[in-house]
Amino acid sequence: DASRILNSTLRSKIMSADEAAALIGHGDNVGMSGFTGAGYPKVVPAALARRIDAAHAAGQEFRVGVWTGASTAPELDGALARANGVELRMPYQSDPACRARINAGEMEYLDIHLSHVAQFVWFGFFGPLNVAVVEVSGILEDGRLIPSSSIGNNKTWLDQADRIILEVNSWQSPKLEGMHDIYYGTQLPPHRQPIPLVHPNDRIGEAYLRVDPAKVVAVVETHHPDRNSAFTPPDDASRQIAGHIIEFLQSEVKRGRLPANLLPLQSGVGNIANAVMAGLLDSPFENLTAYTEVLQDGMLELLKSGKMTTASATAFSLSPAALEELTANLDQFRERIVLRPQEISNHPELVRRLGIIAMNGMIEADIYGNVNSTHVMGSSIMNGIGGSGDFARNAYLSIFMTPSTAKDGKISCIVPMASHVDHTEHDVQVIVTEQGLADLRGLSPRQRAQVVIDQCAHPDFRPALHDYFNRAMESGGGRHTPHLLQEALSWHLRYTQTGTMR
Ligand code: 0RQ
Repeated sequence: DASRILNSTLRSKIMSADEAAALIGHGDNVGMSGFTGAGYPKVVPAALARRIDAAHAAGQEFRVGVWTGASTAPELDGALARANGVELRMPYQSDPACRARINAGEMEYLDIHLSHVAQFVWFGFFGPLNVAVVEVSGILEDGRLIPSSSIGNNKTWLDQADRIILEVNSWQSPKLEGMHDIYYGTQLPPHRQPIPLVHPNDRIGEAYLRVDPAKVVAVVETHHPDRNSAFTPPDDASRQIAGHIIEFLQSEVKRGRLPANLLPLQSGVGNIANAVMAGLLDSPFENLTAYTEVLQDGMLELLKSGKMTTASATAFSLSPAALEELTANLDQFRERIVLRPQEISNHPELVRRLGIIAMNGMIEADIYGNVNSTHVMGSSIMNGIGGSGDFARNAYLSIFMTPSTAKDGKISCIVPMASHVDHTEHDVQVIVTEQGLADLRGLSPRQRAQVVIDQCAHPDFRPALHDYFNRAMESGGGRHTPHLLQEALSWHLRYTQTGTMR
């Protein structure tokens, strides 16, 4: 759809994906658009992967650094990982091929807080950004860009990259125009000013991305769908987790610690997070708001029903059915949904000011409340920390949730000591499993252990956890956070050796 590119200078740079990919070289750091399967470039990464395959077949070195917003899709992370073309990947990923390369030690992976990425690039911590490959949904006559279904780090990539490749995707709805809010006021220390956002749906920036046309080396036209995978319908455990959280929030309202319409909600990725949103649909709460990074199906339902008034995010992550719903009703949703750069959607200053209720999934928690969001058995990456830390540390309430067991009950998600820590005991206020909810606020480590074991652990694992704690108390070691050092990770060891923690 040629009419999507109204600027004549940029029109003159239209070329094929293969021609554009030829402008990326070995050793380049490439900033790609894309966040949780939305708004990623659809054709240039695959063309780059083919180029890398050909180079490798000819015995030449060819690897690039891939920086994104968050997770992308098989056409990007999958294609480049399969070609073994990625020297270093950052930040969040969730692609099976990419994960396999990382865990095989064949790809470096920098798992950093999503709000840190843009500023670390501006600070120069990661070296130069050579190329940006950014999907947009259109180009205005004056050269400004209509963003796509995610913003992620696109502002920073466009500002910082030496060379820019734009993918103009006519599959994206033209009605996305006006939904975005790109804040151009971020400065570098020591010149930073307060970010003037005080309500979740405030608009503080511009609806378009700016680009220096002189830096644009290629414009590629595409018509490809986002990843848009379906969610599994909430299972019993997810529904129970949602139920515990809603009951807890209701009791917080009763006790005067939360307003009747709560505070802005942040909800993580995955099926449990989606189930919590679905649970809120049947809850008594009204006039909810969201200040989050990903807008999933459950949240769209809340918006549609009127239970939620407005939502702010940096990306959509919708099933095909929900996307259809959104597209059909974009005129109504445009004023109620704001998409922002991830440095703003996840900004600690704003998370603290707005008083976010943060709800994120986890792999495991230990009895003292340390949370592992990222690593299986201490060493294999699952996805990454994503934005969970941006929100958890600065939230009004930080909630972490998981089923009490994994892998058919062979793994306890409540363990004596977390095998990897993403969120320390200091950043975790509430832990929820289908068994119950542990409110850790105001509790010392020893008090927390009792509540976590009794409320959250699966009954099959409770006696062994109590036994661990009791013996740790009597071991002669410190009694502030009692541990048996020779046993603390023995549950994980047992699983790796026998296939079960039992
Ligand atoms: O693996 O599918 O191979 O069986 O982990 O677990 O229960 O389906 O839960 O989809 O909510 O994901 C922490 C990964 C949870 C996610 C995590 C295995 C389990 C399964 C998935 P299988 P579930 P979810 C904002 C916030 C970090 C980023 C974040 C995540 C798979 O929530 O990536 O919070 N969070 N971002 O079997 C071994 C355990 C396990 C385990 C679960 N204890 N040991 N395997 N699994 N517990 C969004 C962004 O930042 C973009």
